[in-house]
Amino acid sequence: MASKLDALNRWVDEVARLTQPDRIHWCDGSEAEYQALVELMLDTGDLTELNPATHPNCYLHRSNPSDVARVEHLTFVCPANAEDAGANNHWMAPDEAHRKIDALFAGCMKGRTLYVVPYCMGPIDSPLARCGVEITDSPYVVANMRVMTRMGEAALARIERDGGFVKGLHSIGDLDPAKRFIMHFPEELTIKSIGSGYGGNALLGKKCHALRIASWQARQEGWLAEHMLILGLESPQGEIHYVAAAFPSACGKTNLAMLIPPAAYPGWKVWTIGDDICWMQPGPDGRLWAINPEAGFFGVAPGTSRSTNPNALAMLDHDAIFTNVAETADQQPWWEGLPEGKPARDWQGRDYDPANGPAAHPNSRFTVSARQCPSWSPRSEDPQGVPISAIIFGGRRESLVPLVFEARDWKHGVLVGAAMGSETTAAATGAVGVLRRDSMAMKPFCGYNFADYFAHWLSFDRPNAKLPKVFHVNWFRKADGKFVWPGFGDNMRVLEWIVGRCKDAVGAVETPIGNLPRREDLNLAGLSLSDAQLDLLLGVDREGWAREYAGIAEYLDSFGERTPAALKQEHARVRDELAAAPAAPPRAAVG
Ligand code: SAT
Ligand code: MN
Repeated sequence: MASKLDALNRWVDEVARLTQPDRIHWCDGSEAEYQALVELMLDTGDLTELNPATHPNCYLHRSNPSDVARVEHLTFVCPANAEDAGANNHWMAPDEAHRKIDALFAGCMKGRTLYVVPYCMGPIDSPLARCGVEITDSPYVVANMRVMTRMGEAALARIERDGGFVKGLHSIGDLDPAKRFIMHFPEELTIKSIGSGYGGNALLGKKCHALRIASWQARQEGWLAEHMLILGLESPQGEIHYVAAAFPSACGKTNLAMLIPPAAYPGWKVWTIGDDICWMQPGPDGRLWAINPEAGFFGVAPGTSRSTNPNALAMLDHDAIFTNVAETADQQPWWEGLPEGKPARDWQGRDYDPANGPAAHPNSRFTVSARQCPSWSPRSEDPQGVPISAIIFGGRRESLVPLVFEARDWKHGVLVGAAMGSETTAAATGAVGVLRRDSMAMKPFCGYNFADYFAHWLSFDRPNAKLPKVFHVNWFRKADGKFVWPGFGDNMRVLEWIVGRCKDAVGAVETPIGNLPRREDLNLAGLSLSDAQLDLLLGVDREGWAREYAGIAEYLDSFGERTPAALKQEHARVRDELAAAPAAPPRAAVG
């Protein structure tokens, strides 16, 4: 088979000449094809079958122990002009990058099958969706792409109609970390990745296309490609508000997207549209309309349990791929935080021994179709997307940052997003728990200069725009080494306040960092939080924030002359307000 699109056929020929595969397989995305891939991987040992009685059609993949997370130091964004990549990216000149990585691709598919994987990010008929083709020599990648994207015939038909597509070339190479690169050529709408078979390094539709390349396209075309979950919050009256929320990798986006309201919220429901990526565009009504470009979840397993995320657990007992989790004696998947069962073999397949560290790798993952989620929203398939009422930014902050605050307007909201910081997690290789600035949770994923990105965000504030309100949350505040806020389902209380603010139906108090709920503005029924804990969660430490804003100034300056003056002015406004002694007790904000 080949396609009706010459440009695609020519590219496949060109890649085959370079990589020298034994066979070429054009993926149609069918169930039969998926089953054949699974059989093949069971034969080669790439997959093992999990307990078919408890987990039908579930498989375990163990990756190479040196290949367990995204590798940011080997990820490059390569526009012709280094300034366009910005201080937030590693840059290499495009011709040098092509030369370097093509040398590694030469002959790398000898003895292997080259899979051509057409995929669509977003509902097939959505004007907001975009397509790509990934060429890969990894059947594991093909199987994951089938779950994570609309992959196969329908995508190919759209590509032939559109005439254009993002090119992604991937090979696991020999998995040598010294010969591993993930390179992006935004001006050519091209991705080249070699040497890793893991997650965002290898499933090119996800971080490489839907964030790095898409963010570049979005800037040119006037939309936003963001690292955000999308959920719908339905009230007992049946009113649904859609919210998009940006958190760094492994900070609980999946749990929040699938939240089940606590007992204090009869009649409320959370609908899941997406857990990782959000593409949004101003509609004719001035609001931002959003789609989830993905069709599945590639979620962090450890910590997922019936108490933290019952919806996730319910979708994981059939038709799922697990990567680097542990196994019980009767071949059920297991990870830290799961109270049922105990590990017999660890993520490397060794007999479990606590001396070897956790049984499941801290970045172990599940891959599952979004439709298996009990809270999956049928609006996920709406070609127009859903209208966004609120944007939430958040990170892991043990100290200083309160439970929630509201930005006073869009410009302030962009500053709040740009200033985001978070303590690092196991989702990327490197030290865990170190505070780093991670603007809009896009530090590893923005395909261009952050200074230009901030300007792009600011540009949405134009006449007739009906922009979402912007908020910042922090579920991770600690005292005496323990989390103060219960989190998970109880985050519903914060979501309710947020939606209340969007409807002008609930109060707040104005402070220099933004508007915070007073105790009486939050539903705290059924929680046992002391006065001291509430002060911690809902208070503003002016001196601490003054220091934080000094750090933010340095950070904004690190992007040089392109940093928008409007953002610096906004920073100066908040800084000056923080420095001014509070003349009177903080004012209650109207409505
Ligand atoms: O490995 S992925 O990049 O897909 C997961 C993540 O970092 O969010
Ligand atoms: Mn992510």
